[in-house]
Amino acid sequence: MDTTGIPHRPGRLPGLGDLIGSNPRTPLQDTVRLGRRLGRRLGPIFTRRLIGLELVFASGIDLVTELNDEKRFTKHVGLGVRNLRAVAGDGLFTAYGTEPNWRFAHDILMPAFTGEAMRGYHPIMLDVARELIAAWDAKDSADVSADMTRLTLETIGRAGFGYRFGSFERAEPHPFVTSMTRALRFAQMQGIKLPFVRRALAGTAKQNRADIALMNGVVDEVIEARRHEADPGHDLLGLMLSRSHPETGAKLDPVNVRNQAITFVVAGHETTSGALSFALYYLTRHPELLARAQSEVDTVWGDREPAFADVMKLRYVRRVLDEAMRLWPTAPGYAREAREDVLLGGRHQMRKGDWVLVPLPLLHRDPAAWGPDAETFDPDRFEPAAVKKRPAQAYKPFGTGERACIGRQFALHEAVLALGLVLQRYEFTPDPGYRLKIAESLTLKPEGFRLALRRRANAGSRPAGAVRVG
Ligand code: MNH
Repeated sequence: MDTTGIPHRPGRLPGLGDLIGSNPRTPLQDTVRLGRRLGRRLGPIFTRRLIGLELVFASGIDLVTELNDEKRFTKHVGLGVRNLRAVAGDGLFTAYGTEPNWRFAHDILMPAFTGEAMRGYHPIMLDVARELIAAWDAKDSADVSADMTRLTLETIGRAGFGYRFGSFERAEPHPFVTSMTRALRFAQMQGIKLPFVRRALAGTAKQNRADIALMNGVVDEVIEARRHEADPGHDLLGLMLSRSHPETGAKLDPVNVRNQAITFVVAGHETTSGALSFALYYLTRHPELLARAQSEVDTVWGDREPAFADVMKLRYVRRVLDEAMRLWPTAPGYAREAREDVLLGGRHQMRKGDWVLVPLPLLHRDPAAWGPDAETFDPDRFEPAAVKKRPAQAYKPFGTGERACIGRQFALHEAVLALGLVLQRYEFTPDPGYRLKIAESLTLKPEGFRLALRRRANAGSRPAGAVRVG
């Protein structure tokens, strides 16, 4: 788009752009730092030029409110998301808006994400959470991000596909996970223009082909096994294999089913895992909030295991997650593309197809929406009265419009359940020397964040016999 008049970082170098001060491992955090440091001067929209590519970031509430208007803008599949098509093809997340398979698959899969469907996932989610607890009972400290990733991977595998990765039984990740992690890094690093840097960080194309082949192989085996079962079932895989288009009677084609399966495993676990880890990070930095969350669990659940309807009764625990995803939204942004020629903010000319990035950590800290103390962790911001006072578009961790996250309820049920269970059972001692370090892949998560664990003396101490490894 025409970027004249849009501010950028001072000291832009000819030929190099804003490369100085940017690290290919932390593109989002660099943007957030820049946005925060120069916030006042740069205002709600700025650009970064990284070797030939000029990216426009809009982070102010007014501009984002415009960009979220579905009549004028839509999801842009570009940059990182487009590179992912090598892994996830025309799956829901990476599908172009113009691809008929997007709406088709969306309509087929919607019934898997209703409140009723969540009731069906609850016992599976609980089973996996019990495995986390059994693992934590056996240790006195945990690498939080690693264990939360075990939990969420196992949950999407079993609830979505009846597939067990065996995450809690393995010391090393499942081969699917190793390949997935490498393939995602490869895709992400394709954006790097300097060939030697790209090769160093991304690995080889040959390895990438092997990784994608391994992922496809695992998924195809699971699909094939299900095809031979008498009852396809009502999980994601069952719906994809059995449901047909209400008008045409067509079914999802096999390649699309495979793409969706990979999409759900990728989209469905690291985001939720990061949200849980950031929530535990902030809770253990704020003992008074931790006490409040634990007292809610004790009052509402006592020392019982929660039934489906008990989970969303943890209003405060839910707000803790909301607030953690405000400061560090684990899917940290999205891109919006103009449907027609438009004037953004009354002055920035965008032609049809031009696009802008929305860095969510900056939107979520915009003082115009969140006040002057936007940097402090305060779950009370999500009390209903406070939410009502804020602009509707101020909080977008699950994206916006018809391409927003389909798995939101799934993620929230899973996360509140798991967080409630560990709060019920453990006292946590943070390492006072730990400074939050955030690892970026497609998503954000705390790196090297460990907690010492001790069983709580009174509340939440169900007998160990009630915990079994599924
Ligand atoms: Mn999820 C899209 C965030 C959990 C499956 N998800 C999105 C988008 C955001 C997002 C943001 C929109 C991206 C864009 O506009 O380009 N998702 C999250 C977060 C969590 C999350 C923060 C957890 C916390 N997502 C999940 C889970 C699943 C899932 C769990 C599956 C069970 N998400 C998706 C899919 C899409 C998506 C599929 C693509 C939807 C579409 O375009 O139709």
